[in-house]
Amino acid sequence: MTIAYTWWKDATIYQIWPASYKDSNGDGIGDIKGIISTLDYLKDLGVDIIWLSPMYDSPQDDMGYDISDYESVYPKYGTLDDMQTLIDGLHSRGMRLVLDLVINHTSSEHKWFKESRSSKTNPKRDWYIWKAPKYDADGKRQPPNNWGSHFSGSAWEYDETTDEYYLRLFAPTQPDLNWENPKVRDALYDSALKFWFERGVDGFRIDTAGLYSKDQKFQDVPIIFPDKTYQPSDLYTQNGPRIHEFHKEMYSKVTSNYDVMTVGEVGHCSREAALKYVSAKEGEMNMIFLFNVVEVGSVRGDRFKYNGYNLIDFKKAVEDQGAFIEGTDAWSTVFIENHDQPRSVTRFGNGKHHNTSAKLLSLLQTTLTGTLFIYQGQEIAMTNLPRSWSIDEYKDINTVNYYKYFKEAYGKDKDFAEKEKALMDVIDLVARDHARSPVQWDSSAYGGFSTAEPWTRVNDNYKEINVASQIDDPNSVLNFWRKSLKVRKQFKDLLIYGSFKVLDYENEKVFTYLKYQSDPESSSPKAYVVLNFSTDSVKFDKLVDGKFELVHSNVSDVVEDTLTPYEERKHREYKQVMESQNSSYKLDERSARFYETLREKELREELDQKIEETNELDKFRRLKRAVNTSSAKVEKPVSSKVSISISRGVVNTKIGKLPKSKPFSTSTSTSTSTNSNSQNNSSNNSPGNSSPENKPQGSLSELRSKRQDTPLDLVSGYSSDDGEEGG
Ligand code: TEU
Ligand code: CA
Repeated sequence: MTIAYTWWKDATIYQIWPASYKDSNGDGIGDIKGIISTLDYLKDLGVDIIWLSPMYDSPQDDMGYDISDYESVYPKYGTLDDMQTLIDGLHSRGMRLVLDLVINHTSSEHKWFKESRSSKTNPKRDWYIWKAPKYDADGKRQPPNNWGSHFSGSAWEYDETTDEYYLRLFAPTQPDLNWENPKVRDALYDSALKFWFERGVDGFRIDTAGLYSKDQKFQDVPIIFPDKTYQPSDLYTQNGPRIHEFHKEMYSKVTSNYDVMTVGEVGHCSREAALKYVSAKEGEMNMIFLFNVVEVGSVRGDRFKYNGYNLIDFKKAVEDQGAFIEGTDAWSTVFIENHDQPRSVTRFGNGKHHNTSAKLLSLLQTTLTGTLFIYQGQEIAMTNLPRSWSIDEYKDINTVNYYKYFKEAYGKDKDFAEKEKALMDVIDLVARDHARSPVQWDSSAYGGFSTAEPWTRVNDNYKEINVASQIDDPNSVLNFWRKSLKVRKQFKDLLIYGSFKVLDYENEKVFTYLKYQSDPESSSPKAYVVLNFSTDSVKFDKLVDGKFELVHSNVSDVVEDTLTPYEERKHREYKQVMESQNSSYKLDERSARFYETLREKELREELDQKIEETNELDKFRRLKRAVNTSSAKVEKPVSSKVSISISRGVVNTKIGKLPKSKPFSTSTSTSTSTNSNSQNNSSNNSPGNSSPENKPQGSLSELRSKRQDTPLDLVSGYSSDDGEEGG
């Protein structure tokens, strides 16, 4: 197989949040000159591209995602000239710059909106989305529908000037643009895109790339959260009816004319929906961000409704996030942090094993397929803010509003203190603020970020965790990242471009996978990655035959040519080895079975979605026929339940006999999940200040039985071909 290398596929992209990165002039706010002063540091780390979060002029209600002028720079960050210096400074180092493209909405301070709100007859009135109020039985004015804002409350804002509401899916000062109007689209192309391409910018990270096309009926959405007045609007706002038409237009009219990259923030998608955005032949975007991994454990639509997760959920999320590129012409992204997420070492690592678990996550990230994105401070394992900080230290509108609405709803309850503590535990784990504290450059005051008190408080642990203390230490997390990024490039056919297969799906402590080119059973080179996510020493169960060469590990004394069982290595809880050489591999039986049921489940989900979306029987029949065609390949496993074979056809050949019943070992005791949940077992005296959650998150046996049952149910659904809804 020949791989078509592409600069943006190969790239390691480093995200900079300008307010908190580096302050050059002592006003407590990061700036562009500060960024410029660190370009050699970034180059040396192995960064190819910088993604700069919004640096445009803005009132900063949502940290710059509320843009008042696409063509100028927020004065506290610098000037257009500074931006040019940054672009040139990057290009002269062989690096590139990607900006944030925020075109679902503008700030209410943008001149377009000021005109639009001025009167109902203003020519720009329909550049935004205006609707008349509704009145309830008591004659009280109400928003046009029940859509909720992503930042709590209604998604509609009343404007007295014309006695109408405008739509704003985020903050009150972030009115949504009306993409139905071609004049709006053309104005955006000129002002937000071409303006910067002409200055040498190399692409965009596209904010809320699935939200532009709203269902024009503006109906109420179904109630998902009965405890709330306003509901997630995704059904009528996300991946809407004209979204692909819009992306295709933007691509053909603008981005395809430049040698640039695009990565769209989409969030959640079925495989089919993802491909519409990123299949190369569709001509829309190069890649998208999906949230499977970063939102594992949270209820979709409300990150603060957090239920926890276990390693099996995590593996599934990692796989799903990249799986749509298997056998397609699409491309994916790898990331575990950004400005909307907490710090990964706190969320997925373990405070007691701060360095080792940060290295483990580095190894995970640098061995997954797709373009790799890392976030400022991730390379030194910056952590979440301390649990002891009160809500007053949190500045993000998402957190602040959530807390405000929560207090309004429950503030008078007798047990409010308890409820509040529970909420603060979750805020401490998943709020966006954790990513936004100043970068810790050294152990001097304010972590060397600024000489003045920063706009937001520096994490208490800056003396222990900072760049200066790590840069010359060969065992530091920072230098581990540098090496990992080098290894990623060295073995890029496998690590960046290769296929991915989990080998130990049901293992609750260890995450083992194979990276390979084309057929995993062929003799082409492979990489074998083993990550112990638990705090226990575990027996190393070699799931791959053949001889491997150890390439990289976070354990200094791993014996080079053998993988000794982990049980013999006490006190070395986090171990990973990554190997590459010719070999054959085996899936353990559970993984094999899991892969089968996974594909069944995917087909089932596609089917369900279609039924929901269209309610048209003929479409349903067509899909069913397609499913039944693949059932032609169906084999009868020993359990005698029908399973659909995997399209790549690699699994069934090697698994041997499946167990008669219960494909996964079952345990009736819920306590088995306690230890597996190492992420939630940390103590507070660690620099990581990890998750306060200590409870096992959902019974594992419950989880198992769910996973066993689903495919069996759906098999009966598929088996008849009479056009009846199969459930
Ligand atoms: O985020 C879009 C988005 O839907 C979220 O990830 C959002 O932060 C989350 O749902 C809140 O719980 C993008 C930007 O990444 C984010 O920083 C902006 O606030 C948002 O768009 C509005 O522009
Ligand atoms: Ca500054």
